[in-house]
Amino acid sequence: MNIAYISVPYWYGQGKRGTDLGPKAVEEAGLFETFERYGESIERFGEAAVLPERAVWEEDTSLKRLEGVLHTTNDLHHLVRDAVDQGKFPLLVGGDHSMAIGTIAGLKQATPRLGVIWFDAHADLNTPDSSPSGNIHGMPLAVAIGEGEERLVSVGGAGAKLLPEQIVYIGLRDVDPGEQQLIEERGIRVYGMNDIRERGMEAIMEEAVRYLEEVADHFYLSFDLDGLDPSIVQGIGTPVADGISLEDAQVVLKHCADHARFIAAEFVEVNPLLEEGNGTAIVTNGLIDNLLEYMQSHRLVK
Ligand SMILES: [Mn+2]
Repeated sequence: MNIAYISVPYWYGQGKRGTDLGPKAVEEAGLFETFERYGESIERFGEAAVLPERAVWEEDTSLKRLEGVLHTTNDLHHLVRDAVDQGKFPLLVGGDHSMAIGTIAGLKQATPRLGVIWFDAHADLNTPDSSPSGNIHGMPLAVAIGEGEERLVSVGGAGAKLLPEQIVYIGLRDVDPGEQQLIEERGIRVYGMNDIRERGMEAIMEEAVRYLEEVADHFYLSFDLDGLDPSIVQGIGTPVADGISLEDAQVVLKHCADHARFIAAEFVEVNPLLEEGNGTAIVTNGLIDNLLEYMQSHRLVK
């Protein structure tokens, strides 16, 4: 399988400038050298379009910088769909997590029954009504199940892109009340930190992937760096203590890479402006290296 690298240099889904520099930071941490190690089957497929800042300034505080998010996620959904249509595996680096609205819309057009492993400290399941901040990076999964702002739900075509049961959370530990209500009402599968401690990540990922086989024809990994413990990554906008270890994150990658139905991965929320040095991007590049190694050993990479 060929890998299509897609960068999404934007920050409009949350309030801290710097996630727009995420892809560049990961590239400077050695991403292209990593790609070279896995051969010429990895190409720079494209970069999502981003509006200039002056075009996204607005007064609406329940949906901040909506036009900017719509512009980038619409463009990204075309890129992702084109990559999958060409038989490629999209590997995305962001950018804040609102970009997943575009990723999911693009993948959905390529495969109707899509599932997702959402590696994150947060549920990202807010609507404009429930969101404490109005930041759209807290909303992509609500949008994916058809809730909230209609123009976001309609990126890549009208209607929900995922059923609630096609979502699996890994590492959840900071959930807003409205999100908790949706999780319970819709029966969304959650593996929190207690589950990970009690059962171990191997057992959880085995179960998660087996579960996704029942509810989806394909699945992808959405990896928010803030799912990791904040002692590992400092360049993230919304750190939450008591997170996932690097070793357990590698177990997640291994179980995804192992699977024939695994069709894309994205790494989001790298913000080099929030730390001295480039540590979070270096960790991200290392995780991508791990993922490619596991995929290659399962002959998913040529
Ligand atoms: Mn997130």
